Amino acid sequence: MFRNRRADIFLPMIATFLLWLKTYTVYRTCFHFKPINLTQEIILFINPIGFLMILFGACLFLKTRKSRSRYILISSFILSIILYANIVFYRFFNDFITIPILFQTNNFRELGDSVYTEIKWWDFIFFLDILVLYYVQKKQFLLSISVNPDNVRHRRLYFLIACIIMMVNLGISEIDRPQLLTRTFDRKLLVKNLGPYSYQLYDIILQSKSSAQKAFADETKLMDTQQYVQANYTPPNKEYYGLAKGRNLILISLESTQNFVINSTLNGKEISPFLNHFLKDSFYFPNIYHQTGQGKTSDAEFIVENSLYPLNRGAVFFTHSGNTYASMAKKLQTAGYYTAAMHANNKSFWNRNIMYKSIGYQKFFSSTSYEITPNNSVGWGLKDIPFFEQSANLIRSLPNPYYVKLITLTNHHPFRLNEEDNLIDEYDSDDPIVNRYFTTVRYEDEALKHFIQKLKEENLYKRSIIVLYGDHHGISENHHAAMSHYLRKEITPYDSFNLHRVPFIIHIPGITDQGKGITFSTVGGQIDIRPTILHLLGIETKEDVQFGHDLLSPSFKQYVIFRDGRFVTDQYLWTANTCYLRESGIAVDVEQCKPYIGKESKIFMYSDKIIYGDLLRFNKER
Ligand code: GP9
Ligand code: MN
Repeated sequence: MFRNRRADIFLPMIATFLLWLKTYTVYRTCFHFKPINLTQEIILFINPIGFLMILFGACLFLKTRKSRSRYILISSFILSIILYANIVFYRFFNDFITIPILFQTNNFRELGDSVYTEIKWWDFIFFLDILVLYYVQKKQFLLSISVNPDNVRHRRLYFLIACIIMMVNLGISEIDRPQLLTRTFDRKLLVKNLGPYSYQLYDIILQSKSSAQKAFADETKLMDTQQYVQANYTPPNKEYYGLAKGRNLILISLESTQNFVINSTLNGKEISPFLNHFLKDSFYFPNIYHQTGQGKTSDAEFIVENSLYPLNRGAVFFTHSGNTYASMAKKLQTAGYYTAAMHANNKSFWNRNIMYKSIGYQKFFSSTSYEITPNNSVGWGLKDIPFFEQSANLIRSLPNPYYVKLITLTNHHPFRLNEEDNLIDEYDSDDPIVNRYFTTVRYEDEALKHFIQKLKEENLYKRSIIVLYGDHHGISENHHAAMSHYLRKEITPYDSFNLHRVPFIIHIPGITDQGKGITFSTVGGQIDIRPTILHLLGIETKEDVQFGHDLLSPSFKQYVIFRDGRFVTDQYLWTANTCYLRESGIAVDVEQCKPYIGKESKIFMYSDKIIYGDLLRFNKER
């Protein structure tokens, strides 16, 4: 009798135990979570329990044994899929899935190669617990067949315990990391504190909240932001303003290109010989940090066009492609430019066909505008050399003056090349991703050399301003062992932060060439690219709602912010709760960084409000 009464709560308890065990193992082995104190260790250990007990406990309200078993098996399977999807996603992105990303089914088809390389043959072990669960309920191992009316008491006790565990979890998380849910935008911290399942639920709630925000937004919210932005306006430098006035703008997004490859060698050979030479004839900014989130290339495009911060979750190209934007493209079109984007990938990839309309490109040359064959493709698509070659022909037909944006692709994870395109030997660490990275960067560099040559041949060079930027890092933190091998030093949080620097190069024929280039040590972010370019073209941005500043302005304030609270100024670099001197990497008293800590949230709040509320639709100036 006693066995029967007690037994009804065994099924959800066993299901909870199995999934908890699996989740915790995944934390330590796949996500490499390393708690730095006992509190964090406890949080990590207990965090999946409350949610799982409640979710599985719902079966106790079902009347028959069959329906309870079915409920438990199905929900355990769904949660296992969520966990496994996050494992694969994490291997590639070093990040967790958010709901908006899940809706990007178009992308998943094309993410193929990258995702495929991250799926391992032994991954079936992530589902073995479901077999155990199936066996347990099938054999009625430890379980009862009857539903005892008295079990209401046990059910109450069961939920009481689940709620207590959840409250304790949230309580200590809040003590360890105050304002976790209201202020922290870092997904890793959320998963570490709430567990992957509650995190996913939290993400759904946020998603619905942002839909509501748009519905309730009005003009006054835009005025607030306008005031803030205009109070922080940085006037252009007279010396540089209009330096490239009326010229054609050729903007190039360099896939996964980090700044550390510039002026560096591998086995005595330069990794980017062309760029090394080119930047002597350009304005070159080696201290520009990428500020992209889950939208990666598309986030970089978003920042450069709008000088707004991309979102902390999802790709804004997907989540807010219907918004009104005051993009650089629109601004240039108003100034008489023809605007176009060139990318030899499927037009719907990253929702570009939709988002590009909102950004305002008059023409999008996607895969259908290119001749793509198995011979001229590798990895994600058309190789950079034929891409540039064909693009130059397309550029020739554009009306002057034009703004054209080109997106390279070959230097994309997992960094594959055809044998004949290997211009330097691979690196020889244990990490094939890092080993290949150098070779694809070298290939991209060669492609750029050909492109500039072609522009010269086609007489497209002299009347242009050519701007290059790295879109984001290609080598994530997961590959730091090999990076540390290459750099011959241990990678500290300071180094890791600095590896997020991407090259930013402005080449103005007749002005910066013949050795008249300048290297600016200014510390900035991708957010600053829009105002810098527009001012060089002699286009005012005083009335614009933008969050970046002209890097060439004498009053430019060097302060770059990130979603997880990190920041860098000309003097300091704040990461992993440590204040470093930016140039030397020496850790100093936290007090020195204090004046800046937490200041970023207000800026992100203003920028996010623009996106969530679609506030630029109220802008009469646009
Ligand atoms: C492909 C390009 C690459 O179209 O956007 O995307 P990424 O994975 O770097 O965001
Ligand atoms: Mn990219």
